[in-house]
Amino acid sequence: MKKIALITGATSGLGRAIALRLAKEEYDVIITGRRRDRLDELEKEIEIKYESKVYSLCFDVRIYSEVEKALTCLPEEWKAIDILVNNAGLAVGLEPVQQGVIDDWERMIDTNIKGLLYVTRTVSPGMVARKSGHIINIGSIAGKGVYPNGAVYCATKHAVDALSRGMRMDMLPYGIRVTQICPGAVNTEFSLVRFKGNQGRADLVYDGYEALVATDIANAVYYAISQPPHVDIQDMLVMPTAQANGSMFYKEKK
Ligand code: NDP
Ligand code: 8X3
Repeated sequence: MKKIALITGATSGLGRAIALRLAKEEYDVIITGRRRDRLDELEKEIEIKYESKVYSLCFDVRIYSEVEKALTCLPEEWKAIDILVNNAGLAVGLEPVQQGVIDDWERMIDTNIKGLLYVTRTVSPGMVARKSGHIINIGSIAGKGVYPNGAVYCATKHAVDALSRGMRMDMLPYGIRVTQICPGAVNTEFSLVRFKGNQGRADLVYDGYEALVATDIANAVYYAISQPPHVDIQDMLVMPTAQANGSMFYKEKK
């Protein structure tokens, strides 16, 4: 029987690339997100390209009742999740705290911290009962340092860092691996979401240097899960060569 991987936020960017990579590596995949059309499209793509099975779930990770309903009502053959990739997340806005938009803060905190917790709370008891599993949390360079105007997003990713370390301790007696993968800038829809659909502003984030692409992070995820069982890649920081920290880039002058 194939192993099962659940990837949150598979409708775009990192999550989509991770789902495709794991399907290619013969995992059956549960893909989740809020955009049903994109889930359907990805499901078709995986079914055409790979032998793996796909099950898609449309829910908002911020709403505990939706998370619980979707994940506790899985068909029997999909219940034993081996790999959980907590990827769904976002940044909204880039302002100093004194000008911050409360709704932007709520969206980031509710998605990046509470959503990750809700999904983990629902999936991890099965792993504990089976004494096996691997939880991958997508953190960020923003969880390792702070940059101006990004305090709240950075705080949510610092929370992911702390939660990953705490989960590692909690899961230790059960042989469940916990990995945090922290990317620097990856060219996805991340900045388009952060700048609320302003494509010109989003493009500038990736201008003048070579950002990571989503498959770079899918490779990192696969590296972590393909290690022998006694090896836990606990924390991985993956940066573009042209980026040294959250705010320092080397950009070619035009
Ligand atoms: P994208 O915007 O391309 O993808 C984000 C994904 O998260 C989408 O599939 C979206 O699905 C999902 N998502 C967002 N909010 C919710 C929600 N409330 N409920 C369910 N799903 C949700 O961005 P990335 O792929 O770049 O981001 C993925 C992760 O990587 C995030 O955690 C981000 O913080 C992190 N990251 C990104 C970096 C980058 O530079 N791109 C760098 C470091 C970390 P839908 O809208 O369909 O619900
Ligand atoms: C996304 C990376 O540096 O834009 O987590 O915050 S950054």
